[in-house]
Amino acid sequence: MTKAKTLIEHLEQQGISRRGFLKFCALTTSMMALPPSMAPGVARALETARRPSLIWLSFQECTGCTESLTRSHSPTLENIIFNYLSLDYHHTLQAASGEAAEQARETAMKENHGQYLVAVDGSIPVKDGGVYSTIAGISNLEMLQQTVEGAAAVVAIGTCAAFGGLPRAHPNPTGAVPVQELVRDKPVVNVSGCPPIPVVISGVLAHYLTFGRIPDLDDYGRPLSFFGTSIHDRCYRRPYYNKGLFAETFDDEGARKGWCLYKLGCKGPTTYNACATVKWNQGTSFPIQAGHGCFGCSEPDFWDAGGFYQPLSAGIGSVGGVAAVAVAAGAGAGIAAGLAQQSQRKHAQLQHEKVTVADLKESES
Ligand code: FSX
Repeated sequence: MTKAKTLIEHLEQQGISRRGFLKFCALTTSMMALPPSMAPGVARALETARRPSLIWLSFQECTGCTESLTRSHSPTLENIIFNYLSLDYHHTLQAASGEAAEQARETAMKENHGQYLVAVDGSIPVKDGGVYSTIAGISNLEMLQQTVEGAAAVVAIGTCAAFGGLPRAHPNPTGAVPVQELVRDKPVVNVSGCPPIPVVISGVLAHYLTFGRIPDLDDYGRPLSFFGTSIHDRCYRRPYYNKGLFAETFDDEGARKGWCLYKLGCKGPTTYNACATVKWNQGTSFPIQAGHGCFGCSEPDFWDAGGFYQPLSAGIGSVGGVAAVAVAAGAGAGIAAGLAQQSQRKHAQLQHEKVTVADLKESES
């Protein structure tokens, strides 16, 4: 087996200088929500990190997760990190098919036993022996068990893999379950979202490359650096919420003025994800910025919770009564602001930045 390249060798091959590499490390540190003082340590770790094998399994899903990743504009940080991994198996992206594809998976598992990463998108059907979804003549369940056996860690990508998602919604005809219900003896990190944010996927991979372990997780197994804060807490419309200014319909004066979308069913207060900071399409926008409330797609059971256009106080849920109380009280600024500070979650300090290869090369001049 040829010795895998280190990350710095890989970047040098792409014309990125040492100075560019250090800038890359500073941005990676920021993306992982680590203090800037850790950048030199990140650089030291990444200098020697070798290109790890990644086996990506797709089960019951809509391919939105892969779409999300591949739609990320290039060349960005996530591309650099993703290209650096050896993506040895991926149904949608691999050139090989049939027996050759399965051979690639088996070879990667054998040559990198105990060291490779497994990414899974989609839920796994277990009803009736798992007959409802098969690949290469075996059930998804069997493929997961086979592949995870020699893995170092597993990344569940998307809400289907993390929590069951749409396939698990009532009445769950295939008996769909998430990865964490089947994999108990390996570290599992959940990158939820339907689909998940590409830079969150690459951020988790960058963390693994740097530290050789998965990042700190919240109660649902999601990386705290990206899921430690609610959409509501980081929403640019939050000042309107605090003042009690709400859009009542999607085309009223409040909507035109960008007021809070809480009364139109926004699930930002109960949803933990990085959409309000990282945004989508190279930081261009996110649903709330486009005038639509958050659906809460990164939370467990969001499909069955329903009520997409009903406010949280209508029985869909609330954060310690924050939203309900704010509206009931006419959302007096003091009350709402005071209650809003009672967020239960640890707040990671996010400072996400986008970087391109051109940026890194520019840093040489
Ligand atoms: Fe699920 Fe992903 Fe939603 Fe779709 O792979 S998280 S239905 S975006 O595709 O699994």
